[in-house]
Amino acid sequence: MIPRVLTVAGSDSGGGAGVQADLKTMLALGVHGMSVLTAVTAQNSTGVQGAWELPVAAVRAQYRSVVDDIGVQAVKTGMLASAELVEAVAELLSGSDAPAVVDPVGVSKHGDPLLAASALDSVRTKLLPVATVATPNLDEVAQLTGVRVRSADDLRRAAGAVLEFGPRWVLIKGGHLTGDAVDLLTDGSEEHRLWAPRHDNRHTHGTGCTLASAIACGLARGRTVPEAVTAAKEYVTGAIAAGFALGAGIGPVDHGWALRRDAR
Ligand code: PXL
Repeated sequence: MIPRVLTVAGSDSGGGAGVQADLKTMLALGVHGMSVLTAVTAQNSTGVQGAWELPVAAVRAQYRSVVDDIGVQAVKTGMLASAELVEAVAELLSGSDAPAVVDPVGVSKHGDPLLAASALDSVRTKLLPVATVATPNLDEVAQLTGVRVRSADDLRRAAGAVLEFGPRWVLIKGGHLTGDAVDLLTDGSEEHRLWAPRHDNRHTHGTGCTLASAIACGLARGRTVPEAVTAAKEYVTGAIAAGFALGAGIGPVDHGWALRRDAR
């Protein structure tokens, strides 16, 4: 049976990030994608023009509908907006055996807030403990732990600080450092450094959502965390290389790049 993967995240009306990025990634990677919408954003290549979160009851109901009938082999979480939603989602995940990839989304590419400051503590104490893999970028690491990463040498300290909140693995995304894109994946005993060349392309909207979803796709297929993360990094690097201009601002990564490669 086809692996089934669920995203619990916000809608990006521009189609580059959020639930739209997640579902496109899942299609490209050959799994059945499903969604629990947590919030709706009015958004385009220039920024976020508005955001509205859904009631907790609507999030719970979507999750139960999907999980109790169709079943899931992996879950990815993205924008959760508020402390109430973070706590409700953490509780739902704690009742499931499916691996969970938690992308602790704080702000959009343009710096617009996607998580209330009052929700940070719920992310630390409720959501991270139920994560199989957490995938913070450097701004999210600083927000959650206070550790400021200035060079690749600081990644290990950042990872240790996130692991203290209880995820099984953490992937610290060093993409915002200068030079090549180096990430650190660790569970506190094994350490993997993932390297990719930096592509000279400003059209990177949706990178984080796409990576986290691709990891969930690998886990749903029964891959180990290091295998799933390595394959996901390769997919997102190709998507960044093929990112394209849309609108007046930052365009999306190209979720379909691997489909076209495979169709040749
Ligand atoms: O990449 C973080 C993110 C998550 N979820 C939604 C977003 C964004 C970034 O723009 O719009 C809905």
